[in-house]
Amino acid sequence: MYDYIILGHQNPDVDSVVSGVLLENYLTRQGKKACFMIPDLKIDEETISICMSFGLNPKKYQRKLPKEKNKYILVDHHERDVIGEVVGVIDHHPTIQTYSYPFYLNENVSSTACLLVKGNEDYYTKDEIQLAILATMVDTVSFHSMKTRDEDITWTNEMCKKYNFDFSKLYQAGLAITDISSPEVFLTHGLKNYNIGDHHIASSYVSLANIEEKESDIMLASSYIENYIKENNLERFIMIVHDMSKFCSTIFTYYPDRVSVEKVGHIVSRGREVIPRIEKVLLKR
Ligand SMILES: [Mn+2]
Repeated sequence: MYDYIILGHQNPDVDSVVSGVLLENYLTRQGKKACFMIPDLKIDEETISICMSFGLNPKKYQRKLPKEKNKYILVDHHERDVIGEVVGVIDHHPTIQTYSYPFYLNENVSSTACLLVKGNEDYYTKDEIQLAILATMVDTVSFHSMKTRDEDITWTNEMCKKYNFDFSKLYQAGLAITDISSPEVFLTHGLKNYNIGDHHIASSYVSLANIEEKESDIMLASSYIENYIKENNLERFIMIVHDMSKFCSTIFTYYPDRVSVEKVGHIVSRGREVIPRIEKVLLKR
């Protein structure tokens, strides 16, 4: 029925949604039957509102995955159990693990959407290029994350100039402060599960202003995370708090029996710094 089904990662963020939509549009224009699907029952409210404010409705893509075998392309992640075959990966979370997918592109780029569009602008519409810049802003916390590549900043500036995009609107969208009115958000925001060898870990992150005043909120979150560790039999859970007032981060690592806290003087990148460091330790390479 489809040539390709495209998937972003579980609990998709703006980059996953935008990359999926853009790849669907691109492949459709190439004459392929491609369909981006979001199988998650719930999409993060913040992701929805950021996308909606740039004319993209992620809910349009929510649906159950077909039960028949299909060919899948993963964007913004590179591991997934599917009914059928993963035939392609386009990602920006380089790893020391190796894969044998027919097509595998995983590079140190600021966002997957940027990896798709940069240098291929002729294949995309103006609105799609703007969405790719939005995804880049959100994924790099408006260029404050360590994963930001200088050349992607240059590209963003060039595109904003060429197409007259509202740079400050895009920049503000990238700085989005997480709504923590429900303490569960510390567990669910940006929640990702990782299988590193035989090790099962998970992580989430939130972006807050004036983090000194949020200590009691973070304490409240602990019980949600401790339960999640038990229910999913995890070795550890990493909760990253970005301080958007000082542009630094705190990494809380929850183990079944203790918590460790590490302060970092910049906005850390989960995919580029935190997870690769754990990979190295767990795989002892
Ligand atoms: Mn991404």
